[in-house]
Amino acid sequence: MTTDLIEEVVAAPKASRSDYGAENITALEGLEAVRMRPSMYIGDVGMRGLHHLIWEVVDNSIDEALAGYCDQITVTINTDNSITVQDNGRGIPTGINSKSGISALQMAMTMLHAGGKFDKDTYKVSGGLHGVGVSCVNALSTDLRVEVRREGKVFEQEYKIGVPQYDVRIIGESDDTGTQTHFKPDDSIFTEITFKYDTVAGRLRELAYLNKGIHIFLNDLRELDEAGQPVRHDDFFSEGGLVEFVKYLDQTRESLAGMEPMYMESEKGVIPVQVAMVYNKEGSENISSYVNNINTHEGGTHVQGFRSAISRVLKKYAEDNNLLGKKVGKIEFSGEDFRKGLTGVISVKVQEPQFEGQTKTKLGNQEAVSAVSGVVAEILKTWLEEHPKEAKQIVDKVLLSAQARIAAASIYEKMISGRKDFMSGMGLPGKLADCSDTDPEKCELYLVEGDSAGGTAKQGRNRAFQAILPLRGKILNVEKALEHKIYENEEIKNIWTALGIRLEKNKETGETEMNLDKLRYHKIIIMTDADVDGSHIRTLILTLFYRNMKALIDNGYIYIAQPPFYLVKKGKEERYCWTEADREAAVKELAGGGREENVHVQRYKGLGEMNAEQLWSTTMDPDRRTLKQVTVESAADADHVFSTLMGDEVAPRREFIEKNAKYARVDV
Ligand code: 0RA
Repeated sequence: MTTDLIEEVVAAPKASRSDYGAENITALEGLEAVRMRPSMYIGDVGMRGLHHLIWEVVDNSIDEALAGYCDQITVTINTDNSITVQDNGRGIPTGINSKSGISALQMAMTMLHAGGKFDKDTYKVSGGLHGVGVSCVNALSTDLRVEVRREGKVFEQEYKIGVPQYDVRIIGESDDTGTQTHFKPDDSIFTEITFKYDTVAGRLRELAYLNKGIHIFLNDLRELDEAGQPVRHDDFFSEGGLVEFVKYLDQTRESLAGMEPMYMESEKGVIPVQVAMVYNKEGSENISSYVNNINTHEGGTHVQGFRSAISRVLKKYAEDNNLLGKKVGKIEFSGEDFRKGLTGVISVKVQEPQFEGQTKTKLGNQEAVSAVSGVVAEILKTWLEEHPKEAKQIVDKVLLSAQARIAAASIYEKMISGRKDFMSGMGLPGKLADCSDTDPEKCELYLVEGDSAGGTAKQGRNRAFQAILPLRGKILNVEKALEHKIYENEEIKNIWTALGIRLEKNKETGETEMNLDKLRYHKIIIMTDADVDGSHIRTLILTLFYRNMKALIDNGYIYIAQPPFYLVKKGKEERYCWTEADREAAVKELAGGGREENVHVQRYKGLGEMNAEQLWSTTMDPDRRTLKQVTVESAADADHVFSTLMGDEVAPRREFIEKNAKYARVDV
């Protein structure tokens, strides 16, 4: 919501009719532009764009909360997949704008505003990634109704595809204040019109942590229990803000030396900064960063400032306190050594953010570097002085990480130079049953759990383009392992060599990068049993790809095979079933109105229960199988998913495939 137009609202002098007409035409043209090219305004017209509509409306309420006038926001997903967003703010002004003769409310709802304009005094900094405003939501909704409570009255206006159906009118009285927006996305624009509860909940949870003190309620009315209450609902509220966010992100990891997250904040200066961080006992770096409540997945200058402060302060502390031992003169630290096992959230507010990078989620404003590094350096220094026991453990961990990195580097060197003592002569792994075709676009590699299922897959496959690599036992958990262990692990080495991935050192940054030029397969299909072990192994393999070969996921090369859960049989008639509903239908069908007891239902738990022909026809034949493509929608989400799974609890792991991972279903 921009305030520039609101400021011009005066009591209610009627403007000339001609002005009124002119403003209306401008509004209509703007909304028409949005409907002509919706993707330009909201990103796309699929799932993301659809959910973007909610973010746009909620952001306006968040702005009102940040201004200090609102502490409750309720989002409702209605039975018809329409959305209601209600807040207890001051209510959008409804007076008549002197210039246009139109009510401020109607202007806000119908006039397109270029970019997210800014009130420089208050940090009105949300407005969504595209900052397009609620008028876009209006243009892309078949029906929208806004209800405002302020000045003792209840106002309303309705629109269809952005066009007002009547002037703002008073429909009652109320002592409350607030704004309620109800909209139904236009199904002639969006390819998807079903909102995903988990997507909405994830974003609202994040907003609650980033903006402490706001109650954000979510109700999904599409499914009710016997008492008529929503099956799915949430109440997101954080008193502790980023400190609680970091604890939430790290809930399955054990913190180092039992430390509590550090918190640093500076509301002074041009760029308000908030940072919370904690070290855990594991090996990965998990930094989430936000600019104006928007997740900057690609990082940028604020993350750069954070990292440089961490390295500088920790190194100085270690040196000043003689914690590095005698050898240390020889160890050359790398920035990443200081961030192993570090989980942190950085949130900055920038008045005119410059977004760069492939997905426009990388902050470019240079002033953010020193703003963040200044705050982090100051507080971290003090914290280390005050927590010598924890500080010692952090330094020890840094040392260990540096040593593991140096050991790993010498393994890389051998891989790159192709020395014979590494990876059985650099040939393909002995366990790989390769395909005869060599065009990577046509070739598929099945990663199969267990030697026995691997054998069945070898018999069942089409050897022209399908290769099989059986994986034995448990893959190393890369989340917990030290870096050099990853490259020494037999199963992992087999995967690397079979895929034909090479590692290269980037001359500029010194970081190790993957080269996919020699990638041998463009479909890498994980095929595991439909039981808990299978799901664990699948998760480990996915974690390996996510942490160490993310480019494969980004390129859409990773898939998950879908073996059937049941075989329903009567005499010679057979039906494979993937869901309970399928199974029930198949039993009915084969019983043919007769007794269902005569129908035999076999539950497949392991791939080994199928013979080669069955495995081919249900799971491997491109004409009949279903594959799920793995797409990591959001690195932060994915990281949380993986870390949850990598905890010691079995139950959350099992839920992984069904619930948390972001897959697009594709039939290939
Ligand atoms: C500008 C001025 C005022 C309220 C708002 C914007 C406002 C906008 C939205 C959008 C959703 N919820 C909102 N709540 C408030 C108030 C000006 C005043 O009362 O002095």
